[in-house]
Amino acid sequence: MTAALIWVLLTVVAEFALLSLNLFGDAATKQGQFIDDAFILLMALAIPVFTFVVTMIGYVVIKFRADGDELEDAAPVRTHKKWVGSWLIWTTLLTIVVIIYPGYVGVQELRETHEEEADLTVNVTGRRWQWSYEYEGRAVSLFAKDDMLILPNDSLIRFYVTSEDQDVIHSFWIPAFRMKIDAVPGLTTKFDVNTTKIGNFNDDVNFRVQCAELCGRDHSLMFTRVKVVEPAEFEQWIADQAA
Ligand SMILES: [Cu+2]
Repeated sequence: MTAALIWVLLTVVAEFALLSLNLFGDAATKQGQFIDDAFILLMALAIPVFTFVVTMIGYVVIKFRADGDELEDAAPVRTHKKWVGSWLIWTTLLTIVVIIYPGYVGVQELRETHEEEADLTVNVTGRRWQWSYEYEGRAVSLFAKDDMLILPNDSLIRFYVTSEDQDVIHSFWIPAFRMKIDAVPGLTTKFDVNTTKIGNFNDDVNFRVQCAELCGRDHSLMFTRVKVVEPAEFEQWIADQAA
């Protein structure tokens, strides 16, 4: 009975903390919102299971601790078939549910833009230890570490990502977008995002490209500041670059 109360209490506190703390800040893309929703749901489902295990461990450690110097055998352990059976059924059902949603459904959500024409296509190349970017059809390339990757808000942006030949594997990650994909020599990977939020690195460090695959000495420095601006401002910036 005490254990059950502790379990309920821990569950309520942890669920409340999960829903009230904004752990990672708001996602800056539609796809990022899908991912955050999935993460919150999985955490919410996992919390009661986790608190149950922790409570039971704590409870039996205290309740059945060694008492004095007696060294006699403990009571025999018997299987409680109903408990074991219901635990198996509930956890199996939970697993099937999360495979379908957010698992399968979430993957479909992330793929739903793949047939659409992108508003902006950016070709990304990784090399030790720098990223370079080419805006397709816009005659703008960014290379230096001090450059900022400027992107339009309210747009479908498609990133094609690769790594230079003879280089190593990197990983192209923008935390605010919640998207990350490997940059592999000789292979082009891609992901789509619909930007939904103005922002820049100076206000929110999640607006940055960060290499997420340990690639050598300057791996940690392999990042680019990101700035998401209104589409008109973006077009103006492009025009300024060409001038
Ligand atoms: Cu790297």
